[in-house]
Amino acid sequence: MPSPKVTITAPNGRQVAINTGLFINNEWVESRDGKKLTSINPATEEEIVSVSAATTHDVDTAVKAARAALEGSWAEVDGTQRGQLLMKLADLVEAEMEPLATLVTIENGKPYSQATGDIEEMCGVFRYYGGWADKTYGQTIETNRNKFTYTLREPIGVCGQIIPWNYPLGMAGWKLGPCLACGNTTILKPAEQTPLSILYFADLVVKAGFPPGVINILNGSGREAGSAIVEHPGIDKISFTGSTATGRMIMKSSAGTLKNITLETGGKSPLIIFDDADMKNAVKWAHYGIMGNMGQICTATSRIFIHERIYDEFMELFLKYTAKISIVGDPFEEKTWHGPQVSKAQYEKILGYAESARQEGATVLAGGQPASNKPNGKGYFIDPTVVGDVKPSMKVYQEEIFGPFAVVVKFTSEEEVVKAANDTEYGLAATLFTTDVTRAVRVSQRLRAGNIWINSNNNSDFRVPFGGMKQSGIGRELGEAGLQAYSTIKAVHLNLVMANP
Ligand code: TXE
Repeated sequence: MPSPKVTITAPNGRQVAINTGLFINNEWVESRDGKKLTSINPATEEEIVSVSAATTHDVDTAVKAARAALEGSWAEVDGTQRGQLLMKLADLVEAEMEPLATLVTIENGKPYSQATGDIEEMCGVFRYYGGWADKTYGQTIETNRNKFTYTLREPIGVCGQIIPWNYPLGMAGWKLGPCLACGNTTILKPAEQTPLSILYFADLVVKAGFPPGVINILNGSGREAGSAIVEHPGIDKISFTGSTATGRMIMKSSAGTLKNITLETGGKSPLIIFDDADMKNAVKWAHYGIMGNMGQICTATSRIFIHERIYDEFMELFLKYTAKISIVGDPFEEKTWHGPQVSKAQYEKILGYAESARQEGATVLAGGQPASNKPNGKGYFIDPTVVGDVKPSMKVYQEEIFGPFAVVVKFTSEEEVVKAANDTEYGLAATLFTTDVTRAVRVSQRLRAGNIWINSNNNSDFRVPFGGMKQSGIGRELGEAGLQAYSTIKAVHLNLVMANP
């Protein structure tokens, strides 16, 4: 059954029409079981709209469409044409910046001025991988004169791509760009909290000219739609970004069909400030690394280690800077820097950590409570939080909080801080501030993390590989390395000497 279109009116008065269905085979359909999920505006706690939520039957239909495209029309589209399609899609997305950013802000709560960054990221990734689409190929390998041996780089097949809510379109871009460049087809499942902007995006897929079945977008719950994707025998690869707990589950349930997997999971990333660091620079980036996007960044630098000689000076500047920059308010207002957390569950989880810090004997130096100036007295707003007197045994030191919640720790020696920074099950990112280049290189060699920043923080770039060590993930996204996650190598041995027994 075709699904209805609805018009959403944003708090800034902007009206945006989206189709509320499942996007399968370039068409809009209702979920076969009639399931829905409701999107909530985290700034107002009000329902925005209900959209179709996929279950097993819908996943099955989408897999059939994706398989037919993979073996049919999409196989006829060569690398240059795939690149052109990605470039066209980037142009269309860029032209629709305003409605897309509006939807991201309503569903996710991030300030409108930052939501546009999400869309720029998507366009950047599409253009970057559009450029790669006709530049990924195999090798000829010399063996002996009796045979000609070469490799082909082929698509892995039908991909299941499961994304989180912190960058609804940026994450979709990270997944779709390399996947399509390499000639795969996909079923993309957005997070329950952010089902809207991606529906607007889906219409642009048709406009760009992608053949039916190449990109299928299915909203739905992790438990139903997510599991159905992970377990489906017709899906060859899973790419997931989300919590480590769900990542583990995905690894287990995709084992039954031995799927190729890429996982990007949680983090508890350290940020180290040595006593020779440029102080103002360290303050600026330390704030951005944990308060940016309301702390909902997988590489958020949530543990800040400060050398004892500069501890007092840093803390005074850091707390002042945080109070000045992190302006809490209506995400559609220009001066707002700090919006609500994405959902009630996240809001309560973060406040729970503030309570646990107090109970375990840490000192809450800022925030740790619902925002005192919530616009209209509603919404999942939390004051930027800084906690001191933290011990490694405390929950707030060990666990991913995923909110505007920094724990600060004093250190005395390089040896001690490297050990402390690595004392976590995670290994996604690590940052250090120093003006001693020898120390910068030495310490970054010893930090067990997939991404290291020196004298800046969290300014990832789609041209550079991104991913985690330890329990922060498997495989890499972005950069040239991101192509490897979406292609497989076929070795061909061509015998040149016919047997003459
Ligand atoms: O994550 P989930 P949630 C961390 C962060 C946050 C916590 C919980 O600490 O507080 O995770 O957030 C889908 N099979 N991160 O509950 O469950 C789900 O529908 C298949 C870090 O939102 O990991 C969504 O699309 N899929 C992170 C996606 O997985 C399943 C970003 C992420 O949800 C599934 C987000 C299942 N069984 C949260 N269960 C980061 N690394 O950036 C859920 N999903």
